[in-house]
Amino acid sequence: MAFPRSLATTLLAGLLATGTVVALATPASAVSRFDDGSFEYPTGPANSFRTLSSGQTIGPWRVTSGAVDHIGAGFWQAAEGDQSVDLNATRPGTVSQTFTTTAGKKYSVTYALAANPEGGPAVKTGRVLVDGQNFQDFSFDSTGKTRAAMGYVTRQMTFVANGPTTTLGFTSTVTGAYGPVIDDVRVDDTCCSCSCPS
Ligand SMILES: [Ca+2]
Repeated sequence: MAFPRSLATTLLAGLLATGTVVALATPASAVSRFDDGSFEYPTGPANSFRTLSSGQTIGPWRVTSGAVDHIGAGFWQAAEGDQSVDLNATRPGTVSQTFTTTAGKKYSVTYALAANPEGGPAVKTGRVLVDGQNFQDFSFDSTGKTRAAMGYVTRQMTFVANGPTTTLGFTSTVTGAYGPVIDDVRVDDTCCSCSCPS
């Protein structure tokens, strides 16, 4: 069907106006798209780290249980950029980020995994959480690894969003001060708009 030019223009103007109203109605505090999966913000202390406890934030991430260490540039090798996160401070912790999603859509999550090589146990374990549910167990053996050669591996999983926001979390399941190390988290919302292997 071809609309008269004037009607099409009116409809377009109406749609644009509606979009403008929606945009203005969005509160400034609304959650945004997934961001900084590389833990590069804020810049932490070089050749050192900051310990963050439950309730504290690392850029768009929040520590949601226990405590973690935000590793600054030069302390050990990062998988991407300069900084990373040890999911154990002196005890296991969890970092989470809540971001906008489309309900029913499938998302791919990839992340770089290693572990603090400075102490045992050798095998550090943890889980990826989606809205608090366990979606993937992970483990990393730091035997033979060093701060200069962390031995990062890439892990991948998918989830289907339940609603307009999703909370992605990484949690340690090992006790002590030497935990799994996470960096370069990526959330891809374009991979699976049609059929996609689970
Ligand atoms: Ca990084």
